[in-house]
Amino acid sequence: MTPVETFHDHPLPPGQRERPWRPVHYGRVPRLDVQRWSLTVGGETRDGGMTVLDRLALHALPWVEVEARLHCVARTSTPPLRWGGVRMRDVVELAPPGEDAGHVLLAAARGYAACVTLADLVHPDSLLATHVDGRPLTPEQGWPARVVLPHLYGFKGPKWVAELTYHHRPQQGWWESRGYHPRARVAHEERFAHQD
Ligand SMILES: Nc1nc2c(c(=O)[nH]1)N[C@H]1C(S)=C(S)[C@@H](COP(=O)(O)O)O[C@H]1N2
Ligand SMILES: [Mo]
Repeated sequence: MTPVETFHDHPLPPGQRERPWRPVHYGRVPRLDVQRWSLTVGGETRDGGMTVLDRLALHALPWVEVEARLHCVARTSTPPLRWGGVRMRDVVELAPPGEDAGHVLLAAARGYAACVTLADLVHPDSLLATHVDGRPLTPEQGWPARVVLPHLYGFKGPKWVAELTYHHRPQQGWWESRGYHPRARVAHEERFAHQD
């Protein structure tokens, strides 16, 4: 196992205050069968095809741990959490995007979705996480897998992620269509689309 990597924003970023971690989301928690769970990668792929990655395909990738807080755009942050999983950049390499596909829609079971830039998705600290603090995620925490992008606000990381779709242009996810920021970088306090 690779050593724990330490993310560098343990001091609270601008405009955030710490709260204990209490998972929140829209709708009911889906009860998913990990044996049948898979991540589908499609849209503007390099080879024009669609790839379905099952649990075993992901297990073949290097396991990493990244310590990071979850920063909700509504100004609360969790204490630092130790996320375990595989790097999103390794997942992307298994099913790479076409040349001009710079945006990725991340969709969860039950309708939630978020759009991120490809650059943010392949950030070295970006994970497809299956574990937190040494234990498998609970259903409320996003089991079987959630996207963790420590440098972006929490809404960019779907729990129960099931689909990754490459696009030429930014797409509107759940929060983006309600006025939240298309990029959502924590360090720049990119909270609302109308800021810039
Ligand atoms: N599927 C799904 N993923 C989601 C959400 C959601 O409602 N549904 N909420 C997002 C938001 S706004 C935040 S801040 C984090 C919260 O993660 P937590 O519930 O583990 O605290 O999950 C994100 N991922
Ligand atoms: Mo949030």
